[in-house]
Amino acid sequence: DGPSLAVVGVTGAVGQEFLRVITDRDFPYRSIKMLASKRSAGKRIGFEDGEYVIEELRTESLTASAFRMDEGVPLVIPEVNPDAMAHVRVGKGGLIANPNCSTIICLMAATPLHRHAKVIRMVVSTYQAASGAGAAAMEELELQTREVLERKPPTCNIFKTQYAFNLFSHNAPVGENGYNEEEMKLVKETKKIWNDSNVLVTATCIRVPVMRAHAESINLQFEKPLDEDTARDILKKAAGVSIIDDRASNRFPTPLDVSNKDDVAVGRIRQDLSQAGKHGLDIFVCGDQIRKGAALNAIQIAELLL
Ligand code: 11C
Repeated sequence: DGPSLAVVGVTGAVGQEFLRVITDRDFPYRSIKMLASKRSAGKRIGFEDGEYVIEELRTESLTASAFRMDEGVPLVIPEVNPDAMAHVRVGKGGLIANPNCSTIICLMAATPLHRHAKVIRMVVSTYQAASGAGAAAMEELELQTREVLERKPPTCNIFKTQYAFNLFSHNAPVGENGYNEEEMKLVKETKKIWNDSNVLVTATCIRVPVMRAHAESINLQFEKPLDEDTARDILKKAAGVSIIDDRASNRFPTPLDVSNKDDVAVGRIRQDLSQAGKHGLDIFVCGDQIRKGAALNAIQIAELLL
């Protein structure tokens, strides 16, 4: 019973996580198709009680990111804007897009505060893991780490720069305005998800040598007053959010805290001193890029739909 599923890119980091999330959440399905690039077509893959032959994905444009900004295609984070998909019915056809991982992780923390005091400007700085660039990038980070420790030249197939023991500006192409595509996704997707074309968003996205969870420093300016204790209370009650915010022992969220976890973790919750007289907060967020940033969010969308 349940819908027919197709996992696109099933051999990749997110595809593999999709399969794990389907099992973890006991997601119902009638049939499941395993789709990947030509390179993997014909290979066999075991999943739950079955064995499946990977089929080649033929419709080139069939990726969630391709449709995100299309009018009429809801861009959904279930905890944030479930209403955006209210008109979509199972069996009637239609697309729902999964936002970019950095956007999901950012808005999981910023939205509960936005609902309370309305964000008018947001400055995001990211520290993004290898997983965001796929399984091959994760393997390269591991390989390079070993090579550097053994004083060998690092293999740079995926990125042009040494990645282990280094960091660099996100590898997405840089546009004419000087922002890379990852940064512009944060800008545009936030406006669409919040249905607010006036919210001011700027971002700087950085790739760091972390395996699978992204971290983000987020500076918020609000229309209405919001003190840090109220913000902490709001975030404590927010679905899908955990708080790690212990000033006395300097204990705040880390990528390892959230790896393989569903919740995003928020800490460093504090009044922004530079916005005295205005209403500003700084927070630091970590979220599993492959899980809440991709596979889990998509399965939650499907659960909502069902
Ligand atoms: C990263 N966010 O961490 C990217 C990867 O639009 O779904 C995912 C790209 C996307 O590098």
